[in-house]
Amino acid sequence: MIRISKYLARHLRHDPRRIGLTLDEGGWAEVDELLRAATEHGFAITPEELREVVAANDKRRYTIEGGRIRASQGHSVPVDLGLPAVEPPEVLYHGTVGRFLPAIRAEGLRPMSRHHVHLSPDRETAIRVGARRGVPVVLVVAAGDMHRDGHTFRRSANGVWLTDHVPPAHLRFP
Ligand code: HQG
Repeated sequence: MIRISKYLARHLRHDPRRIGLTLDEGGWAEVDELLRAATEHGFAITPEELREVVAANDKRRYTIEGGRIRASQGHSVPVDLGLPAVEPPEVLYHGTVGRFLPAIRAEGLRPMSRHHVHLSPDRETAIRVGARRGVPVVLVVAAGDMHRDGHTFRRSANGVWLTDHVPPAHLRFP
């Protein structure tokens, strides 16, 4: 399951061209086309396996709708997910690691290789995100203040909060 999920992430977020797949501007691929392309490139996935990965995925990373599939967030290829701007909760969290703190203190949170800065709705999720890279450090984001200052927030289908940049003044460091 994890292997299939990583394969989907690679081709639905970052490198569809590697298997000759095209995503539309919303990031959608035809399920049939994805399965055919994967099989042709030596990674056979059955429709049942695909459905199971999408349904059982711990972060609900993928959405299937009307015979199409897309990643809910995390792209590096240009896509417009068409998510409406919404009012965020007063506080959001960002999980990172100590070695990034000097740069984050200086310039705030940047999207780096993704399209947006990814923020978590709770501290536990942020700890998991940070722990991917080492000992997690959780930053508290004054999302309500940012919203009142005119920053835009969107929420992905799987509950990740997205914004363009978090200035250092809106961050609380541990
Ligand atoms: C850091 C996973 C230096 C940032 C997770 C992070 C998430 C800076 C890294 C989703 C910086 C970027 C996203 C700055 C931010 N200077 N470093 N100014 N601003 N950083 O992977 O938030 O499993 O692109 O702290 O669960 O770690 O893919 O972002 O450590 O939801 O579905 O630069 O990815 O979801 O790393 O993770 P990433 P992220 P999936």
